[in-house]
Amino acid sequence: MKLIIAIVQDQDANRLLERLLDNGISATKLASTGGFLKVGSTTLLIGVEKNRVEEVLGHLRETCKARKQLVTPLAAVGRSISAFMPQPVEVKVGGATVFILDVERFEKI
Ligand code: 2BA
Repeated sequence: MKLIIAIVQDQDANRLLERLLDNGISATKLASTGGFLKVGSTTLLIGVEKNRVEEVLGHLRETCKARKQLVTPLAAVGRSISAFMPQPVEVKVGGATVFILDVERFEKI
C-alpha cells in the first residue's frame, strides 16, 4: 500500500475529492498553509493500493491547475526610501505537490 500526500490549492480541492470518491478512493482533507506564500492550501492524505497510484496521479493532473500569484516581498528596514519600494514578483503555484510513501502496515480498528 502507498500513502499519497498531495498539497493542492483550495480552489481545486473539492472537485478533486469528489472525483476520488466517485472512483472509490478514500481521502482525508487537511487544512494547510504554504510556508513561502503563507496562503491557505489543502493537503490530502490518500491511501491506495500500489496499482492505483498512477490512477490517482491522473486525477491530480486533470484536476489541479497551476496558477500565477503576485507576491510583494517585505520591505527592508533602515535604508533609503527608494530601497523600500517593494516590487511584486510573480510566482507559479501548483498544480499539486505530491509525496508518495510506502505504508508499512494499515489497520482499521
Ligand atoms: P508555498 O511554500 O507557499 O509556495 C508557493 C509557491 O512559491 C511554490 O509553488 C513555488 O513556486 C514558490 N516558492 C516556494 N518557495 C520558494 C522560494 N524559497 N523561493 C522562491 N519561490 C518559492 P509550488 O512549488 O507549486 O508549491 C506549492 C506548495 O506546496 C507550497 O506552498 C508548499 O506548501 C508545498 N510544497 C512545495 N514543495 C514542498 C516541499 N519540498 N516540502 C513540503 N511542502 C512543499
